[in-house]
Amino acid sequence: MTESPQRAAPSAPAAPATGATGAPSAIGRLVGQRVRRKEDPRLLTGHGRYLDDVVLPGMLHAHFLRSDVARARITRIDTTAARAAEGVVAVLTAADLNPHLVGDMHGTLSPDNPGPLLPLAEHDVRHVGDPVALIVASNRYLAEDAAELVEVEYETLPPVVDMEQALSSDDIVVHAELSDNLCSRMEEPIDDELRRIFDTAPYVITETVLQHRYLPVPMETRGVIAVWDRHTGQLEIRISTQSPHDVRTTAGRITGVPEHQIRVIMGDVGGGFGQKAYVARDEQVVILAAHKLGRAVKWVEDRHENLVAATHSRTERVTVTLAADESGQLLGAHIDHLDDAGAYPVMGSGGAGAFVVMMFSGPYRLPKLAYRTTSVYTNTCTRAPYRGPWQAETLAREQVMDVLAHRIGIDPVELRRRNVVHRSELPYTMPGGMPIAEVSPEETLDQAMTMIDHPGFRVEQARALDTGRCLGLGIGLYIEPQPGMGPYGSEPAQIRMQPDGHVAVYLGSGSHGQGLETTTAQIVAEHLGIEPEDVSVHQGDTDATPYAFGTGGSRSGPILGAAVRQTALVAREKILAIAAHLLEASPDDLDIDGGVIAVAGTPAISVSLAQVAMTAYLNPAGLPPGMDAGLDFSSRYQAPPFMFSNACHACTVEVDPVTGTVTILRYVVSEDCGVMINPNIVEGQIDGGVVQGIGGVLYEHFVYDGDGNPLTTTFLDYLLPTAAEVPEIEHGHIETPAMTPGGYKGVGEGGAIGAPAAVVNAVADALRALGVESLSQPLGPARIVAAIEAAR
Ligand code: MCN
Repeated sequence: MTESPQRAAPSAPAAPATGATGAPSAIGRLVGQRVRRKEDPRLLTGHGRYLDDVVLPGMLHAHFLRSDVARARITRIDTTAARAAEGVVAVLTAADLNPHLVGDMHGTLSPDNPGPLLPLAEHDVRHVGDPVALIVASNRYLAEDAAELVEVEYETLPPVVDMEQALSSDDIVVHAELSDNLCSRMEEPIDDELRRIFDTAPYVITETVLQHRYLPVPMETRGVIAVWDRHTGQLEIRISTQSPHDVRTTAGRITGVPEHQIRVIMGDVGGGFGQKAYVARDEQVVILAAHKLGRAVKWVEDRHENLVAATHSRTERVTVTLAADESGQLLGAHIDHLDDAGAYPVMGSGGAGAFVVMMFSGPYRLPKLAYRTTSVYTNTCTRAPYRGPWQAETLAREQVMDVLAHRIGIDPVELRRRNVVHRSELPYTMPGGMPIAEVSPEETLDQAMTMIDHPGFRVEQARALDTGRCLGLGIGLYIEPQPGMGPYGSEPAQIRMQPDGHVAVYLGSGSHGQGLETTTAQIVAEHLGIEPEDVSVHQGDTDATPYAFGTGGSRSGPILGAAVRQTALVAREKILAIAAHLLEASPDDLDIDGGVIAVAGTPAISVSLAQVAMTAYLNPAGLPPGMDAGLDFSSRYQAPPFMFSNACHACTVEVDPVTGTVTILRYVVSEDCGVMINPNIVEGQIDGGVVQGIGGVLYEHFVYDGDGNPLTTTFLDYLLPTAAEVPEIEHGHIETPAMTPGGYKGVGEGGAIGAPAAVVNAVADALRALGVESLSQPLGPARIVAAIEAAR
């Protein structure tokens, strides 16, 4: 990763930087600086504590027996032999476990399910991987061996695997209790005005953009240990999650144990990417099993299970009709969106079209939009969130923008410049009615084009073509909303200064890889005049931390960061008031630095933080009159309904027309996430997302055959990009602070949002000279060679 020369260097504390709006940014001694991640020494030296590292006394091990057919009726299950096998403690089928369920298994954010979700498949299996039985044994090997002894007879039925087929199929219905496969639908039909636009506009194009199925693939697979102590009435759950408090709520709902008797602990988490943002069905099964058995039960998913049966994402088709005037100004659009919800969509993902519609116009002026979105059930794995739900609309819009530019005969960059919303037009109301503000799409486009040397590249591209080399440039320009509504709307932080002047912070959310330990410590240390090492950050233990819904939607920077900052400022105020009292000075004349509070300009008149803390806890008589003892602070920040970050991704590629191999030459990201708490973390987040986006376009593809059998069940078939395939990612930054405490905006998902569009457009640009008109993902070598041959 390199830092572009365009990046404004973090400013010195004496001269605060200004954001692109001119508003003062919060860059300071620590916030905005490239502070090293506090968690890395532990993680990089192999001393992280992940779920599988936890071993409890007497712990049993669970293994799922899963359906190996896509659609069938279960006609018989015989567990006799398995129950008698060595080391087996229980073999639980639907008949054993499902009656133990006392509440709804659907997650807090799951409005889109077809009726009760059951722990284990009862009569029907609906995809390969559907859990049929749970074998609990003294160790994992014995549980797996015993699973082979469970006899299951299926009456197999024809599955519906393809989403287009699911839409039209009346006879094959995934959920028999429903009359069809429709999961959700939203429609805003074309009105007279838009009809007139489509009838009269000089340019009207219709393009279909396909997005194939690919997956989050966290390095640490899912896993849970649940322990039910019927004597104390305590349920303890350790889990690899993004949302420990939501795990507690769900566990309470399904077991009937009141939440105050449930403790959820998350340790280090090796990535989630959305897959751990809710409590999955199999995790709930393990919790129920432990509750039923009264024993500690551990389940750690293996890689095959993770690929086949965890969650899948992104199987979508977007058909866009776009109208523009002679100069390329957009006039109106219609979107027809179809997505595959799988058999049991979770967390609202059976309505992915809503996201596409909401943000379709993204960074461009678009006066009119009509749409139809449809989500269908299929006999495939659960559809669930994956980093960057805004990826699909970005991909569709940016691909169609390129096609329109070529139809008009102008450079795609020029078309974007003509349509991008200028800062002077903000707040700009999108066609769906949502106003966007505090964004800088034009600036990021300009910065990215400067960094990648757009004019120079066009010259090089033309020269290369003369020698038979195909180079291309692609852009992904987007705006990403961070929702601050519903359960995602508020975030708490608790700060306790200990009597020795060190600080402990308690967060309800938890980091699953994105570095909150460091950024939280930076914010607190900045405002309390100490160093990040003086701050410990506690997260993921529901007994110790305040309730928070969890990490998702790139909300921790903006919302948790704001909560931490506002709490730290309250703490600072009290600390200064005590110090002022002790020093007989005015709080306004004091500053804190290096753990010492001193009168500005007179360092000899000072008191240490430890002295202040000791006074606060142990000598209340030394406090200002009327002040409460103690230095513990708690507050909850309520976010505005939406905050917006934005970015422009640009990449250049070379495509070998003989082998179909794509080489990424340069990859540039100009991003605006408001005030950066830690530019290293921001860039690391972007890089991780970009790699996932590159993987999704060029390598990763989860494939089913026509009978619903998964074909890509190991990393030999499901290809992930490695360091060898990924170029250096160059960063530029624009800072437009959000109107929130600190001005931070989200960045965790952006890399995965912009990258697919940039890479697809770059490959398409490289192949246009060969007459390739349309390209659809995944862009493996065979697909590219076929497209070139078809064009010839
Ligand atoms: N940050 C910052 N300055 C800002 C904004 C954010 O320094 N202006 C920092 C934050 O403090 C945090 C990180 O950047 O350390 C990401 O912040 P944010 O964008 O707020 O995202 P969240 O912390 O809410 O993380 C969730 C987001 C999502 S939704 C997914 S999915 C995701 C991700 O970020 N999954 C990840 N990043 C991941 N990173 C890793 N390593 N593993 C995952 O599973």
